[in-house]
Amino acid sequence: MKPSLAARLAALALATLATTAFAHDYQLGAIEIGHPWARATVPGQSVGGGYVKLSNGGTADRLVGASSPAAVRVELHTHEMGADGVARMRQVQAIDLPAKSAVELKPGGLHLMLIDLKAPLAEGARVPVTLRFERAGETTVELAVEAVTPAAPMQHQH
Ligand SMILES: [Cu+2]
Repeated sequence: MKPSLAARLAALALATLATTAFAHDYQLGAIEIGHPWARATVPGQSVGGGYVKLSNGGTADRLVGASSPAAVRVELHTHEMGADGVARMRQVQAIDLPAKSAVELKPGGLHLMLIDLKAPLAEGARVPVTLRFERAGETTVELAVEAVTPAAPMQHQH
């Protein structure tokens, strides 16, 4: 028996969904919010990192805040090398998005820090996060939770 057209269309739609789940993008005014994701956490872990690529096709803007129902609060963080040669996270008040530029929030660099998680971030889950920009306003995106992978090796000064 030949699969019906409806069945084939359904299969196609599923394939499209799978692709979309892997790389999903959002648009807010001139800002493209590319593939927001978070690293899965283990039970007992109280914080989680969120990452996204922000491409600004318009005039200069700034990411000034974020929030999520999955965490008590969300901070903007950067990694910095301390005088002792140990990399540490530091909270920043805003992340600059110069005109016509892209800024990537990624492990080992700028990131969203979900603080006091209400539940572990499970692989495959989607976690809503609202991003607030100074000019563009705010929008809610979903972080795709991906498997725990070893962190990028930290650079140490000797
Ligand atoms: Cu952090």
